[in-house]
Amino acid sequence: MSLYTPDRLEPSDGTDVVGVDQRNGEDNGRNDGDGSQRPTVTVVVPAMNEAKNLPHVAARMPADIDEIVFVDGHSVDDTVEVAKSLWPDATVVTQSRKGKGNALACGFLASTSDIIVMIDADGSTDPAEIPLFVGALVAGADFAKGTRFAAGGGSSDITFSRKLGNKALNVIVNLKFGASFSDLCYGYNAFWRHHVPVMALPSVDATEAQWGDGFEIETLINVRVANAGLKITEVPSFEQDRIHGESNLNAVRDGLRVLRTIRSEQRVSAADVFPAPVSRG
Ligand SMILES: Nc1nc2c(ncn2[C@@H]2O[C@H](COP(=O)(O)OP(=O)(O)OP(=O)(O)O)[C@@H](O)[C@H]2O)c(=O)[nH]1
Ligand SMILES: [Mg+2]
Repeated sequence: MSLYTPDRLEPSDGTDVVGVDQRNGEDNGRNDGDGSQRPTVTVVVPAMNEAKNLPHVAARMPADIDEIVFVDGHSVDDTVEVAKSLWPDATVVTQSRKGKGNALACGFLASTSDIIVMIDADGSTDPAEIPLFVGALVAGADFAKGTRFAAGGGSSDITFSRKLGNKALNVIVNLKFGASFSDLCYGYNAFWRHHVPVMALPSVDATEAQWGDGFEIETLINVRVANAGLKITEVPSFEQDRIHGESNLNAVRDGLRVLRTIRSEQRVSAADVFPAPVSRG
C-alpha cells in the first residue's frame, strides 16, 4: 500500500495502522502510478550498535519510501550488515566524526529526495508515523516537528526528570527565540531538503570535533529553523522504549550541551532580516 493512500498506511509488518496525510499534489517528485505526482521521501537513520533493533524498525517502515540513508557510527556489532540485508537498496554512509549530530549532517548530505525524515534506529520512533510528518509538509509546513507532548503523542520512555528538563529548555527557547516548541529535545522531525542550508550544520569534512556533532543537534536545528522564520508544524508522536541496548544520551552532559547551544545562538530579529533603508542625507 502506498505511503500516500488517502486514509490509511500499512507498515510492512502488517500490524497497527495510523491515519495519514492529505496530499495536495503541488510538489512533483514521483509518479504514483495513477498519474498523480508526489514529493519523494528520504529517511535518514543514524545508528550506532543497533543491530538487534533494526529488524523492528524495518518492519514498521512504509513500503514505498524512496530512499533510506543509513548512517553508521563506527558500530562494533553487525549493524551495517543487518542494515544492508534489511534495506539492500539503502545508501550506507560511515559518518566522518563522532556523535549523532555529525551522523545526521552526513545523512542529510547524502540524501537526494524532496523531503528528509530523521528517525532513530533503536525502535523508539515509529516509522509508521512518517506519513503524518510528510502530510504536515505537503499541507504547507516547512518543518514538521515531532512532539510527545501534544494530544495524540506520548512516551513510554521518558523519565520524570528528563520531562522536567525538557520542559524547562522549551520555556527558555520559546522565550529567547519567540518560538512555540512543546518538545525541543525530540529527534523525530521531517523537512523539505532545500531547507538544509538554514541549519548551517558543521562541515562533514572537518577532522576535529565540531559544535553540533553531539546530541545538541536537535536544539541547534530547531533554533535555526525558527530563527529563519520557517513555518513549523508540530506532529504528535508516540515514543516507545528503546528495544535493546543502552541509550547513548547522558542527561546531564547532553542537557548542558543543549543549554550551551541555546546560550550561544542569537535570536534573529525582523530588523536583521529586513533592515531599515539607510537614509542618504
Ligand atoms: N551514527 C550514529 N548514531 C548515533 C550516535 N549516537 C546515537 N546515535 C543513534 O541516534 C539514535 C538516538 O540515540 P539514543 O542513544 O537512543 O539516544 P536518545 O534516543 O536521544 O535517548 P534515549 O531516549 O535515552 O534512548 C539511535 O538510533 C542511535 O543509534 C552516533 O554517535 N553515531
Ligand atoms: Mg533512543
